Formats: sequence, structure tokens, C-alpha cells
Amino acid sequence: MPITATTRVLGSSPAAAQLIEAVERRTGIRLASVETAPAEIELFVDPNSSAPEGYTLEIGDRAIAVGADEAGLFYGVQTLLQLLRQDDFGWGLLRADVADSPRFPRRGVMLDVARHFFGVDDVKKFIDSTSALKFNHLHLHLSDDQGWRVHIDSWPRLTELSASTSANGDPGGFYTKDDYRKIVDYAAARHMIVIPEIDLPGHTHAIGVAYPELVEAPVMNDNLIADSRRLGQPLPVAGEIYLGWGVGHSSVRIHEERTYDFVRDVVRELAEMTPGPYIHIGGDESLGTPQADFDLFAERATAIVVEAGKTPVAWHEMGSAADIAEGTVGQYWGMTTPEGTHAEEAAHFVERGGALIMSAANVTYLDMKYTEDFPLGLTWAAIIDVRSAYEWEPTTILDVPDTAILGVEAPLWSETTRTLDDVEQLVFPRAAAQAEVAWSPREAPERVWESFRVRLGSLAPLWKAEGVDFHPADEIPWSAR
Ligand code: TNX
Repeated sequence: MPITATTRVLGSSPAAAQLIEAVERRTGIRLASVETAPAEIELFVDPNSSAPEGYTLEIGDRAIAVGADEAGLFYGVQTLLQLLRQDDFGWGLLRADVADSPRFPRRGVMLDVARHFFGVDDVKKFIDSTSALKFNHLHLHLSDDQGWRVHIDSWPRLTELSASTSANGDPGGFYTKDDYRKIVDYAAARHMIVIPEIDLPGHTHAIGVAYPELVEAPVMNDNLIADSRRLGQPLPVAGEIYLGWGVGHSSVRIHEERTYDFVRDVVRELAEMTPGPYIHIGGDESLGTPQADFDLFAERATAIVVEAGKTPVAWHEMGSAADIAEGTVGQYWGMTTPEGTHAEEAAHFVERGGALIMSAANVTYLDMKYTEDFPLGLTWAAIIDVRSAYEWEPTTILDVPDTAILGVEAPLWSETTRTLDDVEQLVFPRAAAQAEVAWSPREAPERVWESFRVRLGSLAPLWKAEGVDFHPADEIPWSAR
């Protein structure tokens, strides 16, 4: 059906306004919003129409989208926008007859704002581009060795002293509480739940810059020393801002009560400004923390999150702790073929009544290079081309019931990304692969590479119109318009 300046949109949902804005950005055509039928494009919410977050979309002479809820309608609109085309005669929508709902309730992306800081406007743009792919969770990695990025009233030196720089001495920054709330609200308007992460008990060098009494002296490991030498980066020095990106050298003091006062305060303040149900407390790569201490910390920290009324999320290593709080969600970041004790640790979350998010590093990590010579990104987990990002199955990696898999999260670690353009180069198009893995049924005629690559290629004009700086990988037949 044609899209012209006389095309009318009927619908009182926020999705109607979002549609009108997006069509205008793409085509320059401002659709008319009307309050009574008839209209060429009609948008409704009808709880009987589909499963949660689902929608139906019929496009013929008219376009009718019906969401099971506001999120479903928002997703129906995103699909409609993907079907917008320009030809010699003008703009139009492709014919369609879609009944769609997500496979997994949890479809996430993570942005590491600790290694490099990204301000509110950057995060908003990241929310725009990822929610358009039907991601519904945004995990913000708010603290790491290199910086602390959210203001905490009861521990003000965190942002006073530990936020001014990023990795390699690039500019830093932090979110005021107001900034953080703006991000949360902006995400909610696009049906994304924000999951704040404070990484503990390792990845805590920056805490020690502000409050030396909370952390142990840095523990140098062989990898850290070798990486620092190879990259020409300094080694961590107690109490001084760390500008390298080696890992595993920092730990909070496990046997000091003050540490738990700190964790309790931070979790409480985060919980107060986070409407979503989750607080992530990290747990990865605490190489300098003795195992028994690490387990003790995992038990106490997850209990503190539960006391604050939230569901704890932790990287899978915390599954080593026998008494981790019941219901804690584990985030598996091992390989698609698990190594060492990773599978066991992950399974323990399920034994404790929790569930799992799959972030298998060798397929979902958005910070891995596409090709050996790609200018951005790392290589430790794998070189991940678009096809290998797409061709994996989240339920067959671990020996847990399928129902224990909440879904998928694709993390973007920001050691090498200095700007949002850098981030977008790594995230797009591979985030689209994870979006489809998380949304689409496991067995479907279209859930194959040959179909995906063509549909993915058709997103190029949309991304260009939205100013998304995607990587034009040569595996994909990108459409010109
Ligand atoms: C491992 S994955 C990390 C991060 C790094 C990332 C780089 C995980 C839970 N920890 O600290 O940034 O590798 O790819």
C-alpha cells in the first residue's frame, strides 16, 4: 500500500506517535494522526489477540496492527517500519500477514559504560536502535576497575574521584540520579527494562580510588602482566585510577563489615531508582579473591539484593557458592561448548530456584572482532562473523531444562570503543542476529541463515535513515533502498 502525505494513522497508543515520527525520519512524509476511523493505518491493543508482547500485522490495501499489550503493539510497529520501501513510484508498505510473539521473555543487550563512558544521549540512541529490534532489557555495566558511573549519595567520592577518565585515559563521566532516571524512563517508553550492574567483588579497582579501606591491594596475575606489556598499558597501582584494561587484579575486602555496609547502601540507592525487578551484582573474573571468600561474598551480596526487594543477577561464576540466594538469575558467559566448571556453576542457579540468561561469549559477545583485521574489538572468545553470531541455539549448551533458560543477552564491552559510532560498528548488524535467536521459534522455515541474511540486508536503508553506523559486513546482501 502507498504511503503518502494523505495516509492517516488511527490509534491512541504511544506507538502511534512513535510510528509517525519514524516514518517522517525515514521518508520526510508526515502522516496524519486521526481519532476516528477510517484510517489507512490502524493500531489497537487487544489482550486476546496474541501472547504477551505479541502482535498481528496485516498489510494489504490498509495496514492493521493489533498488539496483545502496548509492548506487542510497539513491536508490530517495528515490523511495519521494516516493511517500508521506496521505489520509482514513491513510498509504500510491503504486503504482509503476520502473527508473531517472542520465544523468550528475556531479550537483552548490555552496554559497558565503565570502560568507556557513554552519556545519556548516546544511551538513548542505543535504546532506540536496540528496542527497534525488539530487545526488551538493557543491562548497564555501571562499574569496573576503570570507573564508577552512577552517583550514590551515601558514598559520594565514587563519582567525585573515580569517574573522570575511561580506559586509556579517554574522557570519563557519570550519571547523576536524574540522568539515570531519564535513561530508565526513556527505556520504559520503548518497553525496555534497565538492569543496573555493580560489578563485585572483583573489577573493583575504581572503588578503591575513592574508598581505599574497602579494597585489597592489587593482585598481579600472569595474564594481566602479559596483556599490559603487549598493549603498552600500565599495571594497576593501589589508590590510583587504572587506565589499562587487564582483569582479575582487584577485590573488595570480604571479611570487613564495612564492605557489606557499602554493598547495602549502593544496592538500596540503585533499587530506589530502578523500577525493574533486577539488580546485577557482577561476580566475573575475581581472580584475586580466594574461592571460599568469593563464595561467602556471593551468598551475602545476593541476600542483600533480595532484602532490597529485587531479584539478584550474577555472572555464572557466582554459581560456585552453595547458598547463593534462592531465585538468583545466572548469566552464562562461557563458550557454546562449556569449559572447566562453568556449566556446573551455571546449573547451580537453577538448583537454587533461579534461571539463566545465555550470553555465550563465542557467539553473543558484540565486542569480538568480525574478522581478524577488524579495527575495533577483541578476539579472546572468538572472531565472530554475522553467520556465527546467528547460528547457535541457547537451550542445548547447558544441561538444564529448557524452561530454565529465560533468554539471551548480547554484551558490548567497551575497552576498544571510544564513541557511540564505534559501539554501533560492533553492535550492528550482529545484535540483529541475537534478536532473532531470542525472538523467533527454534524450528521455523525462515529461521535459517539464507533467509536471515536477506531480511537483515533489507534493514540497511532503515539504519541509514536512523543514523545507525552499522558495519556493512560482506556476508550480507545490503539493500540500497
Ligand atoms: C570478560 S565477560 C569480561 C569483561 C571484559 C570482557 C571483554 C565478563 C563477565 N567479563 O570484564 O570486558 O571479557 O570481552
